[in-house]
Amino acid sequence: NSTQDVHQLQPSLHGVYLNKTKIAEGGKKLKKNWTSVWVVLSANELRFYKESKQEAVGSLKSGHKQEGVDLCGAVVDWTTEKSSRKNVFQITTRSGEELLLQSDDYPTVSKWHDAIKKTADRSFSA
Ligand code: I3S
Repeated sequence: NSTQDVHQLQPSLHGVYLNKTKIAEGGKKLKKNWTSVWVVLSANELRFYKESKQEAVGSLKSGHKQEGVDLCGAVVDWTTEKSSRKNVFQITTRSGEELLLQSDDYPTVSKWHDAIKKTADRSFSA
């Protein structure tokens, strides 16, 4: 399946804890609420789980609450203006959702930024 394909291309990118906050939805600005989430990159989608072990549970139990964003046509870029934190990048989805993702560990966040941006760019041109 396509999830496996992505993992085979990028075996080190199975999952990671990043800090996440939504800053806008449907053109409306939201109050920030940074939380740590387990992030999984699949074919055209980024999924968020409270904890890494919920990833397995989520795939077994349908109806288990699962958050995610469609990366198709999304814009992914570093930002220094939207937060005072370091290593922050923004994802703006085609539906107008704006998210910030961050980690103090630059090598980790940089690797994820690159993979997410590549996925968004590739799914846009497909
Ligand atoms: O963009 P802002 O409003 O300066 O974001 C900060 C606030 O969301 C703040 O919450 P309170 O308004 O309840 O104090 C958060 O604690 C901060 O983390 C936000 O700023 P950073 O720079 O961390 O994204």
